[in-house]
Amino acid sequence: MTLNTQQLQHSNSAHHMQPFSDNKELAEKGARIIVKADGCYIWDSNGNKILDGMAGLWCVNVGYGRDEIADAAAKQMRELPYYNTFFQTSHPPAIALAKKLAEIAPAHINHVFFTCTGSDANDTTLRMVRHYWASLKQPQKKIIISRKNAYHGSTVAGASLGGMKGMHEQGDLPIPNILHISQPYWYAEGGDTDPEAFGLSRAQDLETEILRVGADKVAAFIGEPVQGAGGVIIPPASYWPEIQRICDKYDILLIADEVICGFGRTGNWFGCDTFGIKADFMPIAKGLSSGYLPIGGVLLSDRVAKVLIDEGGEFNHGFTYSGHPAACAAALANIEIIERENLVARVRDGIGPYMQKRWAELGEHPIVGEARMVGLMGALELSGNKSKRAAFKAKEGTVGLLCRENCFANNLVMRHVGDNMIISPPLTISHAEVDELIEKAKRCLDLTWQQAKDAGYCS
Ligand code: PXG
Repeated sequence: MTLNTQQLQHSNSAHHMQPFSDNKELAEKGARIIVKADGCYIWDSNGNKILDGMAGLWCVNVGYGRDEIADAAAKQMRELPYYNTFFQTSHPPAIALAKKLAEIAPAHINHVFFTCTGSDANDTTLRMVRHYWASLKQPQKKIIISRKNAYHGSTVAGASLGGMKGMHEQGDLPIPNILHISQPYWYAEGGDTDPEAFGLSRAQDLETEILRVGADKVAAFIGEPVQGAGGVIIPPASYWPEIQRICDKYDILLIADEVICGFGRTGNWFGCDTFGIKADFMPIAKGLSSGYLPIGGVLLSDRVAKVLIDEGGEFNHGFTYSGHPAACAAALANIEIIERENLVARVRDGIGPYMQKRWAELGEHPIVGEARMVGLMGALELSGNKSKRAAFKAKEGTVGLLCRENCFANNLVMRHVGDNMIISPPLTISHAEVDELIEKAKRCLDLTWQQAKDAGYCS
């Protein structure tokens, strides 16, 4: 029996607790039920065809409806649906995927530890970082420095590494020995400073913090090459080279969280390639399998791998599904598609520049204070007075939410982070679909501007 929308919504709220949701409010409103997907589109249970500007949750890099990935996973499930990679065993899909990742990762990275998600990739990284320094007889080096408004996942370590206030407030986080410095968010925090000078100064906050707590106690710095969930915050060009210089100077490991930036999103295989970062650890997930099956991992530099392998002894860590055979087979098929269709180069040289040009047009809209994009991830800062980069005369997020609702009503998925609208479409998006996305976004910005003016939110 097929349930109708109302029945599905009712059953959903009766039994299903959803992530990052006010489940009481959601029950009253009824969840939107997504029933199928193809290419860059999703369909809801009322038959609406919606352009998915977020590639799911920043993950469906090759687009929906790829039989090749489904077939690879199904074939693997028939042959060997599960076996673990503990206790001195391994299997062909994990071996092949590890080799492939070493091939596409930067030259100094040749090892991977498999996980199930991006959050547990960051938990794994935290444990490895501390184990690395303990193996080198420096166990006091345990502090990890992160940034405010960073997102590194939802597990205890992931949320602690992240800098989301709302997450720290629930569950007594962060755990000890994780510190947060300010972010390189020029639009919101740069004031009248020149962006490059601002980027440099925010990077130098790392040095100040290291000197404050003592370099002998600092194990690592963690950052997303481009902050995703925080609002597609693209750091000024001065930022990452200075972070790198400081990490090198004080012998601090550099963790580049590639969960969103990896697998072509920024126009190179990894965000580290785009920003010239030489990382010791790269947590990955999402685009690794384009979300077709859950899989994550931690890519390790040769320097780190050598110590962990030669000096670390047994590492008491791992997941039942580390290197799950079907998930590895799906990830391999996904990477094959990215390679065969040249999706990385397409983002760098083709569709990326086209979408960036069209996105910049939205920056001309009276409600948009800034339009920015790198590769195929972008943001629109909505503003109550664009010449002043001013906020609205309303609680932060009020206008962003209005805009998101307008988008949904116009069959476009564009997310909001406060009053900042963000986008991250599949890397396969066509020129015509980019045009459609821009036209829909324009219409929704018009509607939102009118509503904001009528409500007296603009100045
Ligand atoms: N690191 C980064 C940089 C992420 O963006 C994670 C780690 C955690 O991955 P998992 O697979 O455990 O979710 C993420 C996830 C949002 C949103 O609202 C973003 C993420 C997850 C959920 C919501 O933008 N990113």
